[in-house]
This record gives sequence, C-alpha cells and structure tokens, in this order.
Amino acid sequence: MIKNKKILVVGAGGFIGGHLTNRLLKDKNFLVAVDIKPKEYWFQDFENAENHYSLDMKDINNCRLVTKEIDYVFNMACNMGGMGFIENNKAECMQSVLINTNLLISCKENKVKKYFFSSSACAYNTKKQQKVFVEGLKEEDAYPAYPEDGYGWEKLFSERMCRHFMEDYGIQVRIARYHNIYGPYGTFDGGREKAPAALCRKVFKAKKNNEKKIEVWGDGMQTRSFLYIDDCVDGTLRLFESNYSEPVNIGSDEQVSINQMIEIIEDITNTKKLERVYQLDKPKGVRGRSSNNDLAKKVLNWSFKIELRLGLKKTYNWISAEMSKQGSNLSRFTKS
Ligand code: GKE
Repeated sequence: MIKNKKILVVGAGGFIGGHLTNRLLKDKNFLVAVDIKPKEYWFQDFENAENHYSLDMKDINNCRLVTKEIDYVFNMACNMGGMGFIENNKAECMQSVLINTNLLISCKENKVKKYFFSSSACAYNTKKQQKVFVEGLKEEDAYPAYPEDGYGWEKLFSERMCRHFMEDYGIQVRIARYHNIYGPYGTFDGGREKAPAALCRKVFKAKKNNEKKIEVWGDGMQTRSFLYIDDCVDGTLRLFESNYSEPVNIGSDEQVSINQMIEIIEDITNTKKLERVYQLDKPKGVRGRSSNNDLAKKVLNWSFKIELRLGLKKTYNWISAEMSKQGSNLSRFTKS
C-alpha cells in the first residue's frame, strides 16, 4: 500500500482521478489535486488535499509548479469522453499530448521518482476489432499501430513518450490501458458520457416519463467489456506498485453487446422491455472489443472482481438519485 507519500494527481476533478485521489487520501498520503475544471465542476471535493482549480497542465509552467517536491505523479488528465465526444473532437483529444509531455519534462527536472500514465483500449489496432465477438486484446495487439483516430493516436504516442523518458532519463513509468471504466461520480449526460452511464440515464428517463422506447447508437450488436471504478482503482495501484513498466490492460473480459447491457439494466430495474430505436448514423467506434487479462494476472496477480450486473446496479442507483435531485448539483456531471 502506498502510504505517507506526497502524490500529485492531475485530473483529480474528473471521474477516475477523483476516485483515485479519494483512495490515496484514505491511505494516508498527502495529495496535490489538480484539474483544469473550475471548483464547481469537480466531480468530487477533497477537503484534505492541496487543491488547484482551473489549472491548465498544457502549460509547462503550471506543470513545473505542481511537480516540486513530489514523490509520485498520476497523470489521469485528458480531454475525452465516450464515442460521441472522441469521434467529433479529434483535434481537442490530441492536444492532451501537451499535458503528458510537459508533465514528463517537469518530472525529470524536479526528480519525481515514479510516473503513471492513464492510457486506453483506444490505443489498440482498430483492424483487430472489426468483428462483433473478438478475442480479448493482448498488449501486443497495439502494433502494428492503427489506433482509434485522434484520441487513440494521442494515447499510443504518449505511451511511447513515457517509455523513452524511462529509457533515456531513468524516471520509473507505469502505464495502464483502461477498458471503458464506469461507475458513480462520472459523466452521464451532456455529450461526454460513455455507454453504461448513457443507457442507465435513458432507461431511468423512460421509466420516469412512462415512455416505451429508448434510442440506441448503432445496431446494438457491437460489443465491449466494462470495468467498474473500484476495480479500476485497485488495478491501477497494483500496477503502480509493481515492477512492470510496459503497458498493461486494466479491464474486464466480461464481453457483452450493447443490447445485452440494456437487457441487464432493464432486469435490475424491473423495467418492461423497451422498444429499441437504433440510430445507425450515431458514433459507433469499433465493432467489438474486450480485454485479455493474462498479463495483469501474471505480473500484477490482479483480476477484476465486480461483475457487470452489480456494477450497473450501483451506477444506475447513483445516476437515478442524481437525476432525481433538483438544481445545480446535476450540472457538474452533465457538462459537455
Ligand atoms: N456513448 C454512448 N451513448 N454510446 C452508445 C449509446 C449512447 O447512448 N448507445 C449505444 N452506444 C454504443 C456506441 O455507439 C459504441 O458502439 C458503444 O456503445 C460504446 O460506446 P462508448 O462507451 O461511448 O465508448 P467506446 O467503448 O466505443 O470507446 C471508449 O473506450 C474507452 C476505452 O475502452 C472511448 O470513448 C474512451 O472513453 C475510452 O478510452
């Protein structure tokens, strides 16, 4: 367990960064929490951390400032979202390369011991994801390089930047390839939400308004695997404390189609089967994706624990409670 360290989390106002910051605080570390978002849009608040609101880490001077006298850095920051966002904002997504690059340079200058980079399954070769049911992607399947346009290229390039900072300057790096992380305290509306949160929101709305239909992007047959946030934080810390410096999948291999995921949500919420309105012109991404977890088992002795059904139940309960609230509380999770 990491304890009594001075840790910088960049992207602490976001979904994964927020949960990670909370966990590191609970484990009795001193946290410097940074995000480009203003205070009112942070997904979680941290009373016991040194918080830096509205700080743009694309600017190297800000990176230099917050990496001083820091033991460990977790770079959880990027301008991203679900398919609806990354397919329509490729230039925005690629500019996150500045965050990683300037942070690494600053870590080198300030002699930070260890650096974590949050990469993505979008770094994998898209040509290996053209069928509905695919074998879980192994780490070597990122090459030959043909990642998701925009966002995926940024992730793959930044992975390599980390690797070369380790080879050339000796900074220890750890890299996770996350597979569609979901759970409470994440975006569920506004354009950046991913499928689990979007579909929980849509089922909740249909129930509330007594509607009989929901809109689904694509034909619903596309597949993914989804990892619950608590498992993600555990896997991340396990990886960080390991001796393994190459990218590792942090994901689940419970591969489901989008139609199957909707059935699970209907089932856990006692919703009568809704008519699916398939929107074939909406962003769809790859046809099929899942995570091969052999390497994580081997080098981290780690595997996901929370099955999709349970994770969706927790997520739905949180989203429905948020949507039932009135007023401004809602806006931080729904900002586009
Ligand atoms: N977002 C969203 N909203 N997706 C929907 C919806 C909806 O209402 N209805 C169906 N889908 C379908 C999408 O068309 C896509 O085929 C699938 O669900 C998953 O969409 P997603 O959750 O937005 O994102 P992806 O898994 O395609 O990609 C995400 O992958 C992660 C890594 O595994 C990326 O957007 C990144 O957020 C992330 O790195």
